Parts: sequence; C-alpha cells; structure tokens
Amino acid sequence: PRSEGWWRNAVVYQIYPRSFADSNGDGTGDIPGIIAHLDHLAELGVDVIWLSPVYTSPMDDNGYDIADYQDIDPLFGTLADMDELLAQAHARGIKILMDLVVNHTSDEHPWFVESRKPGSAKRDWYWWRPARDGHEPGTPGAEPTNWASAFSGPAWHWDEEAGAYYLHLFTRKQPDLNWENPEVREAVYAMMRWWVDRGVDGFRMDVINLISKPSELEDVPPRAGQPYGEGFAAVANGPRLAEFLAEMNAAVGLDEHHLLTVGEMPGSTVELARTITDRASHGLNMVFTFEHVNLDRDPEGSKFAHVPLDLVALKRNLEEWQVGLADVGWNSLYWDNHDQPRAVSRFGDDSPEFRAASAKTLASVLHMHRGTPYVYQGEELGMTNTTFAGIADYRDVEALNYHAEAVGLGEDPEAVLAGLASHSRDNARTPMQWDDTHQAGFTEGIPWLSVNPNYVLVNAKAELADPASVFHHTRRLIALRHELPVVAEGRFALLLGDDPQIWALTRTWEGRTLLLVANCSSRPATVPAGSVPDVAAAELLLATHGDRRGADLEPWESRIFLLG
Ligand code: TEU
Repeated sequence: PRSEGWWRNAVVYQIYPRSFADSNGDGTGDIPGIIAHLDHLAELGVDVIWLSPVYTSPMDDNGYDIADYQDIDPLFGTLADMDELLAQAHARGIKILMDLVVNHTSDEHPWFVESRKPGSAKRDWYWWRPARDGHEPGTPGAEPTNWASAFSGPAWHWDEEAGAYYLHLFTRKQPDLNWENPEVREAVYAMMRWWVDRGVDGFRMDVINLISKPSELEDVPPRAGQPYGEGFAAVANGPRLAEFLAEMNAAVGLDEHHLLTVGEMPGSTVELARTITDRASHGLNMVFTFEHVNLDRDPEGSKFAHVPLDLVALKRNLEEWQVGLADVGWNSLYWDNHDQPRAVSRFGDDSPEFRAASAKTLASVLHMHRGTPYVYQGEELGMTNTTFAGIADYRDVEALNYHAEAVGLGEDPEAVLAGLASHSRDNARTPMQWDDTHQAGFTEGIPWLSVNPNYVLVNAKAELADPASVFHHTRRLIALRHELPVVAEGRFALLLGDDPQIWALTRTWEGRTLLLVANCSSRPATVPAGSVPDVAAAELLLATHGDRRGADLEPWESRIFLLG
C-alpha cells in the first residue's frame, strides 16, 4: 500500500542490472542476480529500487534503446523473473520503479520498423523530414537541421526505405518518438498502465523534458570547429511539457495510485522544476537536475574536459534548489548514477588515505539536504572510478563515438583518453564489488566490463563486517531519515556559504535543529568562532571521526548534531 507523499522520507537505490549481479555466468548481471542480493538492500535500509532498463533491446545504448516495452530481454531474464523480483522486493517492504524511456525507441521496435515503410499509418509516430533543399540526401549539410546528436555526429539519419531523414537525439538506433501525435501518447500511457497493473510503484522518466519539441525545427548557432550545433538546447523544455505530463498523470493515475515519479531533465532549471513538481500541476513528484553535475565540465569545451570543482559553486547550486523548492515541489538528491563518474573520485578524494572518509562525508552532506536521496549501486561502498589502459577498455557507445569523432577531428588522443578516464560513464558501470573472490563475486564468467582492480579492498563483504565502513555510515544516514522528521521535512539553511572547505547547514523542524558540519577537503579546516550554533550540549547523531566538538576538523571529517 502506498500513502500520499510516502516518497518524502524514502531513499531510492539505483540498480544498473548489467553490472549488479550475474546468476548464470554469461558475464552480464541479470534479474535472478538482483533477487539473490535483495537482502543487501534490506540491510542498507533503502525503501525503493530504481531499475535501469531490462526490456527487450539490441543493447546499442545498454538497454536505453527499447524494442519491446512489455517484455524482458533474455540477457536479464523473463517476465516471470520480473514478477518474482516485484514479489520478493515487496515482501521486504521495498518498492520498484521502472525506467521509462519514451523520448525514443530502438530502431528495431515494431513501431519504427512500421513507420519507415512508405505510406505507413505510423509514419507520423517519429520525426521524419526531407533532405534540406538543394542537397543530395545522405550528404553532410542535407540534414533538416544542424543539430548534433548527444552521442556524436548529426541528430538526423537518412533512411533509404523511408526516403527521408529521421531525428535521433542519441544514437541513430534511438529514433525520437513524435509526442505531438496523440496516438503515440496513448500507446505510451497504455504501456505504463500495464506496468502499474503488474505492481510497479513508479517510474524514473528518461530525458522526459525532451519529449515536447518546438513546432518549427530550426538550426541552432554552430559551435566553433564543429559541424553540428547543440541539439539538446534546441529541444529541451519544449512548450507542451507540462501539458503532456499532466495528461500522462491523469491517463495513468500517477497521483491517484501514489506512484513515485522522477523526471530526468538535462538542461532543467529550478523554475521549470517548480512548475513540474508543484502538486497542483499534477506533473511529477521530483526531477533530476544536471546543474551540479555540470559544474566540473567545461561549458564551452568537450563534456569530457575536466575542470577543477569549485566547492562554493557546488554548495550554492544545491542551496538554490533547496530554496527554490522549499515551499512548492520537491527535490531529488544525487551525486551518482550510471551516467556520471563516481562521486568519491569526482567530488571526494579516492586516495587510500581519504577514500572512506570522503565517501562518508559526501553521503552525510547529500542525505542531510531536503529531498529524496538516491544511492547508486556501489556508492554505499565508496566504489571509485576505475582505470582504463586504452579505448579498448571502454564499452559505452557515448565514449566510443566521442573518441572516434574527437580523434577524427584532430584532437590529441591522449587528451581525449584523459577526459574519458575522468568523466566516462563506464566509470560507474564496472561490476558491483560483492567480495574479494575472483571477479569480485559478480560473475563466474568473463565480465562484460572489467572489474575495478581495487575490489580486493572495496567490497560489500568487507564493509558489512566493519562497523566504521561507508556501508554502515550510509545505513545510519538512511535510518536517521526514517527516525527523525527534521531530516525529511526540516527547513534548510546554508551556513558558511563562501567557505572553500567547510560545508555547514541546518535543518529546523518543530523546534528542533539539526546541524551538519563537514570538511569537504583533503586538508585540515577550522570552523570560524560563532559561525555555527554551539554544540557543547548537543546530541551527536553521526560522525566520521568520533565525538569531537572542537573547531578543528580533520580532512573529510563530518559531524551531524541534534540541538534543542
Ligand atoms: O541520459 C540522458 C543524458 O543526458 C546522458 O546522455 C548524460 O547527460 C550524458 O551521457 C553524460 O555524459 C539518459 C540515460 O540516463 C542515459 O543512460 C541514456 O544514454 C540517454 O538518456 C539516452 O536514453
């Protein structure tokens, strides 16, 4: 049973099934493997699993290219396995969100196969356009607009059978659905109802702010040295987004069934999130913002060019979202997912000396903000980015396409590889590290992507046995959210906002104040006198370095107090 607003003090755990647990030795994770490890999640105390796609797919983008929304790919198992996962999770009080990928399908989906046929009744289910006037179809410059795909190259592909170009904001095997067509919308809603009837508890909605595209598809400003312009910018947050989401909400009963809905929205703003997550607009419960995970990327350069993180900018961005959604709507809270490098390597310090402390402190900072926290598989262990010997070690189509395009455009291959090493999505997709046996206990076979060599030190078995581990720290943070209303509901205030090392904040609720003080640096720090409430008589709820109340903070030391 789901009650109104149950997701406001829930914690979600994201599983990337391909890399979670392999039960049949084929080197790829699967649904029976997930079922076999549900007790790990029950011990951690999470309330919800967000399951990345397990549907029938040619796996061009590891399942984010769906060929049948209502069947399970044999790589992951069967519909019966999916039903068993739902039953076993629900038996443990854990809910399941499915990943809803409906901005695009696979080019092998029957809808697209039908749409390509000349005269097809489904021609208008996708975005088909003729070659630009005066240009030979299939030649550069003939594309209907100058948009780039997010995965390199043009966003349009010439299809001989159809005799037209089709739009694909991602790979050419991911054609964009035409949401202007009510037949498309109804087909999506029917599919969603089918999953709700099967017992799922909500949806994570893939790039959902791209579904409403402008009525006139026009060129965007070209980028220096690039043949195509920034396609996302042309289509994100289109004019009918709120309308489509309200229509979906009513047609599927998202609010009526108290489902958890979270919209992934690259390019969204606090203003848009206020509109979409305002309960009165019957949109979604929350959205994933990308503003904080773009702060260490060069806005003008490659998305893989690493720029040093400015902690103050990070603190201020999260504060902006806390303040913006304090009185209307709701926040999601995340550092990690299957598209981002590992937080402890990116925002923390993954050296042997500081890996555990920085992972714990990053978790304390995230979980003490107001909103629903998301824990990505392995984040509860402090798993880190991995090492790549060369491009042959990568599997992600985004990385492989980017490498080919950048090197093809004359960029220094070593610089391209350095960027991928720090920001490639494959960093997040190395197999879950269960124990220190062969292949980290992930598979009996050859893993589809190499296991991070540090699994002998960083693994679930070792951390379950160590009360001071990242795992148990994360478990205690989750317990705090379940026990103390101030954690889920307390009003947020940032302290020491311009301090380059210390992240301090308060949460106030019904006369109680929670205080977090964290040194988010690899150097000692000192809390300026009088800058935070006095903690001499406070209750210490959770700390990384024991019960210390002085002004001096060790590197990556964090403390959470309850006052009053
Ligand atoms: O991600 C959308 C998205 O913005 C990602 O492309 C991300 O910004 C980029 O890869 C960062 O380098 C969603 C899914 O989460 C992603 O796995 C899919 O590849 C993508 O949509 C297409 O479905």
